[in-house]
Amino acid sequence: MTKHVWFAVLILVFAAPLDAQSLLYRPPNLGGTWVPDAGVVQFNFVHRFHVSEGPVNEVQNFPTFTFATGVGHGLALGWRFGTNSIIGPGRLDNNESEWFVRWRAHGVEGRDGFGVAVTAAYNELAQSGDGEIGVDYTVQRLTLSGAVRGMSHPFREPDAKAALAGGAVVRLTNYIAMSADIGSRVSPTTRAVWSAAINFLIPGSPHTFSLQASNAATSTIQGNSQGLLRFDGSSQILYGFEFTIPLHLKRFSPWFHGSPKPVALGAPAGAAIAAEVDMAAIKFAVESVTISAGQAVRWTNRDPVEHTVTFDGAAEPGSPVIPPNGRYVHRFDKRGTYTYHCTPHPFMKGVVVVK
Ligand SMILES: [Cu+2]
Repeated sequence: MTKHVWFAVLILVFAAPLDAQSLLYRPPNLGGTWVPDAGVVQFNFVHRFHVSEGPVNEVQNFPTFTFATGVGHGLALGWRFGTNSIIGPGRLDNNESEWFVRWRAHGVEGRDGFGVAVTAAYNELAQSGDGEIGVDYTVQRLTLSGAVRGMSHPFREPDAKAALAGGAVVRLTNYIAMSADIGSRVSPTTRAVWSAAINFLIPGSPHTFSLQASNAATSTIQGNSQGLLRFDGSSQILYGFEFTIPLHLKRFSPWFHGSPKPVALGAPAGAAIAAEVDMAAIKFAVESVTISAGQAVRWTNRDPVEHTVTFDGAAEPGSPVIPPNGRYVHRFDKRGTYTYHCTPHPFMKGVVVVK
């Protein structure tokens, strides 16, 4: 459960518009052609599960985490980690780890036209050098995707083999899409792997969320190339979700560089500053200040989060977003009582009385 708690924290902390890999442009079992921009870490979390039939309704979990970071020049470095892999001797009892380098050779995922990406990977569990050429074609609300894969030791077998996969995404609106894909190893073919999903862009955020059915256990090149079988040889369907979280590394710079640089906002120099108000611990440290007409108040943000000074009823123009270590100066020319608040934190309230 702790996993879900910190996951929820991540969602709250990073819910801001960022460029991101989108599940509205990629079917679940295809890697897609997307490469993060330099300085962006993409975190995808696939969680599929199977509930065994009674009398014991045991839940078996099939999570795959993906971390990928852009390094510029259309290159990404990534790592996937899945449990309950179908690779290896103790089937469904192995952790699978795949390292990969992806190069976006052409196009941009999510834009009309062709996108092509080449991925080279090493699957530690299979001890296999794997590769994929991914292609997608987007025209308005439709994206078609395909992949050709090669594996030097597929599922620990001695001989190299290939796999093919294809899929499609249809965007019903800007926020909702349906997707499906199918894939298989070739010569000889093995149990086909498939998925079907409904995908959502969470409004006002860079996050996409997908509800999926699939018979793929892990989201690696190998895991996406062969379907899961029950021990009696019948197909086993997993249900679950995928969630995408892009993280801009520059957001973390205060961890490494101490306080951010001071930023001065508001009235030009010259206004006599008659009162100072700190914004600290998500509060205006002084709730009420009194000044004379023609004088100014200076607010200083001492919190690690952004605040605003926003006047109720728009009695005065108010501040832009004040970043951490930012200062905002506003001069009051007319007498009156000016109540204000912070837009991101409406419970932060203060008053300026101008006599
Ligand atoms: Cu605030």
